[in-house]
Amino acid sequence: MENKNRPEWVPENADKGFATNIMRGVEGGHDGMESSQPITNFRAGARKGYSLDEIVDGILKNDRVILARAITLVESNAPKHIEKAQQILNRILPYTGNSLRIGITGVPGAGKSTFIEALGSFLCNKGHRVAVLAVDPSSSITGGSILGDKTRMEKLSRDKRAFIRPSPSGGTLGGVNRKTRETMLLCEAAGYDVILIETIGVGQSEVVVRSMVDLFALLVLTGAGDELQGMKKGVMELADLIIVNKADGDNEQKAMVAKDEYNRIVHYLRPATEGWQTKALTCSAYYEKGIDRIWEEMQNFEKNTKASGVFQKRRASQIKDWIYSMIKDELEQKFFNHPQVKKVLPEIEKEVVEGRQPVTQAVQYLFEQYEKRE
Ligand SMILES: Nc1nc2c(ncn2[C@@H]2O[C@H](COP(=O)(O)OP(=O)(O)O)[C@@H](O)[C@H]2O)c(=O)[nH]1
Ligand SMILES: [Mg+2]
Repeated sequence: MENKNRPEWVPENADKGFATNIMRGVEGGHDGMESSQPITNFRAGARKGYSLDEIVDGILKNDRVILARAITLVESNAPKHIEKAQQILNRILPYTGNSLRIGITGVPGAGKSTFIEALGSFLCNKGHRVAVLAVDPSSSITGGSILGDKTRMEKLSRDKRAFIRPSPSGGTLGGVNRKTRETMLLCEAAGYDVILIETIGVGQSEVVVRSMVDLFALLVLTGAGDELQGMKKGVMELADLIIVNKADGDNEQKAMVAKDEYNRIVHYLRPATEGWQTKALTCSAYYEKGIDRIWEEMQNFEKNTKASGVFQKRRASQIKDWIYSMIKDELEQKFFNHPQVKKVLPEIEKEVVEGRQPVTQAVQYLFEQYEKRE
């Protein structure tokens, strides 16, 4: 049943062929969403169909039900929904971009969800509107998100000024990437001015999140002595802020020491953002201590990078990179889903592995198959 030659991370039903269905433009005012085709991601129960205008207006008025529904369309892999979602995005694009996009990473248990709850509530109380999203590539395996869990964000999830969306499940990292970025745009159009994106600091997900946010924060813990060396230098080089969490009780002193140590070593690392010296701070997400200081630093970051133009430059290059990474993802999907490629790949692989054919020749042959008409 499985095609063994497909890389592990490309699921069989991965986002297929959406490019053929997008960008046909907005066709009139009515979108026919009430058609008989079921919208698979929706929970059971009767659903009213909304016109494109109603959805766009609803988003701009921050109607949370409509916003959630638009996100569901964005998260769907069905070509029909993708087309619909693109029509919505097309219309709301002028209202996007006006937020501070913040990524938060760290090992499981570091306190990311608790921190987001604390920072999110703090910001809501200051009059901000906060959207919380999650990137969790493992959710395609577990079938559900382990991030952005509302149980850790009980207070925030009850706050009308906050909007929490667990990570989309299923699909490739490329698919999750698209869905999260597009969800972020919808939230911005709905008036959320701070976007918090939680992700686990393993694998590639933190690189993906770094590529879609303005500011990237790494949550760490004290304790393990080898943490500093063992700490993937790569992740630290993505971070604009390093937050030593759980600085409370017996741990407070150790957290201060760790913070100083981090502040010492960040000088030896490549800075994540041009013109910004990565800083380490402590906090207790649980007891909501140090959150104000962290927000102050986040605002400093925004001010500095906007003044220097680095902020705008990064946004521009991020969106450009998005185009190319999407093209690559799409080509890859198309290649591995091509019937002729699928047919010959197992044999070709075998020949190469057994030394009966050189790699370059084999790949050239596969591309000849791919370029044949389906
Ligand atoms: N003492 C203390 N515990 C915390 C703090 N932040 C989080 N925790 C606890 O650490 C555990 C993991 O937190 P969680 O937010 O789910 O971590 P995540 O996996 O990084 O999202 C939970 O039991 C939290 O209550 C903190 O600042 N101090
Ligand atoms: Mg969490």
